[in-house]
Amino acid sequence: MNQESLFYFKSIDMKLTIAIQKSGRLNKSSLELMSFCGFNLIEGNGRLKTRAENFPVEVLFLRDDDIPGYIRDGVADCGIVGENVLAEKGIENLQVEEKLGFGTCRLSLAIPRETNYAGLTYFQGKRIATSYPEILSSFLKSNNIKAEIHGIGGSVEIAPGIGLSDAICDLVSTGSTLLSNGLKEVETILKSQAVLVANQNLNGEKRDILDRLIFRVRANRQGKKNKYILLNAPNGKIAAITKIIPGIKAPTILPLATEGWSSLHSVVNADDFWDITMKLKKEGAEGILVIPIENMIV
Ligand code: PRT
Ligand code: ZN
Repeated sequence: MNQESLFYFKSIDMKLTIAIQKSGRLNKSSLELMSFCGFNLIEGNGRLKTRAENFPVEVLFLRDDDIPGYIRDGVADCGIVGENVLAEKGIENLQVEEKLGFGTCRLSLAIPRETNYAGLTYFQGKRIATSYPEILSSFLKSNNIKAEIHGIGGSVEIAPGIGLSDAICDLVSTGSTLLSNGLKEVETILKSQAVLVANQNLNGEKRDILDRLIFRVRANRQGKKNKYILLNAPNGKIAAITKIIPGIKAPTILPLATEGWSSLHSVVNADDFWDITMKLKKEGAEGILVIPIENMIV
């Protein structure tokens, strides 16, 4: 077998193993990301493991807490997990490759709603229930607070109500769990979102596959942050409208069949497009269309 065909056979066997949450809050968004990256995942029985039929990736479905350990041990090459889990488990040998913008939450300290709170010294000598003992203990240490940490696996929010603790340290997103358990958030320890994390010591071929995956993830995230905008405007307004929608380099300007009018195409920030659309209307733009962008490579 010559070198070229040897390389071909090695390459078709080589796969990047990516670990995602089996079920829970990050599962759906992680699968959506795979789909946006263009991977056709084969439906498997029991769904412990699957692969893409059109890209060299294998997907492992795991509990989120186990993902950093599996990557560190080389069972998976990379994975999608919350920064909160990484901070709790430690990220020795792991590298955060990309923030993914979903699974956003914060790890906060909360106390009974009716309690007065004058600052961190409140926690001196108190009992705090949490599923994040490592993060909490280093936070307390760095603030010179001595408190009793009760590590519990779940339903942390009920701990003060049943007399197990005076306070809790737990993840918060909307705050409704705290509210319905008579608690109030008083300190934020960590802000978190899902990240793509990888083993630092991947071989060249796996690193190459990971870079191709990251390229797709970035193009997709970039696309989501922007919108494509099309409009018609009188030629006399082109200069003013170009200032409002400068786009990546400059807007595309095409003549319309109607004399004295042009069509302008550009890209705008997804967060700003309502304000931009109002400004465009004031400048005389008509027939404004705003279209989502699937992928964007700048
Ligand atoms: O079974 P497995 O171990 O895989 O899942 P899990 O039960 O440990 O985790 P899961 O699915 O609940 O969460 C997975 C990840 O989602 C977390 O590690 C975070 O990175 C992220 N995330 C984002 C959250 C939340 N938001 C969140 N609100 N994880 C948990 N919560 C919980 C929180 O613990 C509390 O019970 O939701 C409740 C608070 O929510 P709000 O909206 O009432 O404030
Ligand atoms: Zn978990």
